[in-house]
Amino acid sequence: MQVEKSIAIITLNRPEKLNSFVREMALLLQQKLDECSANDIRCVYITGMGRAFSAGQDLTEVTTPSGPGFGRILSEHYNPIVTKIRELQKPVIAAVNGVAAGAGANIALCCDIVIATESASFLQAFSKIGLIPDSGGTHVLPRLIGWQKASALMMLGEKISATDAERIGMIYKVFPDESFREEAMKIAETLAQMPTKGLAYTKQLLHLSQDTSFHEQLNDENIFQQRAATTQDYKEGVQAFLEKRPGKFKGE
Ligand code: LHQ
Repeated sequence: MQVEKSIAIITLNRPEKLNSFVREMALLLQQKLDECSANDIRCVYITGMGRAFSAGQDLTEVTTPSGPGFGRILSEHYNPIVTKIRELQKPVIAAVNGVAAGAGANIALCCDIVIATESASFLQAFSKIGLIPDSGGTHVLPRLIGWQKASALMMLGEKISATDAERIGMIYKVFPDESFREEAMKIAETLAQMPTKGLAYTKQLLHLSQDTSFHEQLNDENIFQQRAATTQDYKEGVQAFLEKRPGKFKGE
């Protein structure tokens, strides 16, 4: 993990196996996500080394008798990873630099902002090998693109291009391969200079909204808005507006 301009850059790094997950990589990612709760980190950027984002579970690990086994793979690898991403009190960007398959796709999709290169693709690979989509995919994907498209993509296991993924609302934006890193880092830099607590409350409210009624959500917005109003960044934001200058936010 590198930290640059308050951005923690996490690179999944097993390029020869398309950054597929073995236990060691899954535990290391969790450790790095834990380190991202430090106050000096204000945005997290997850990407892959080489030509893939991640091909999901390394299928040689599940076929090894001494491997961790299915139950532990979910409860000790993927479930904690996606939970940590959702619970981090700062924006997490998935910068999808190539194919994202299986758990690799669903880890990307649970991030707050998902961007991808034009040549990237997404693949709910599970059905092809007789498994069910995990890592939160059955919760997140239908909410992103609707029940029907999620159901078809998950059952057919068809690869979808990043451009199509953007068109149907699965991801935020696609950038040309050549300028991807630059464009992606611009987004990360913008987020890392914004009022971090306000963004964290926004993230929490969006997640809460998945399970609450409109009236409960209005109540939650009231609570979180009052919290946001106690931050230094709110005071700075209003002051900067009144003084007609850009705000200088510290994430406090
Ligand atoms: C791989 C993998 C891989 C090992 C490429 N494993 N080597 C949860 C609970 C418990 C158990 C199971 O899993 C899960 C969650 C899951 O994620 S299940 C879904 C697992 N992932 C997949 O089924 C995807 C498998 N991979 C693919 O379909 C293709 O590799 C994709 C479409 C990702 C990329 O295709 P290509 O661009 O044609 O690359 P490739 O297939 O030639 O792969 C390059 C190398 O990477 C190759 O190794 P080699 O030594 O022959 O060069 C592959 O064997 C290896 N690799 N994915 N998941």
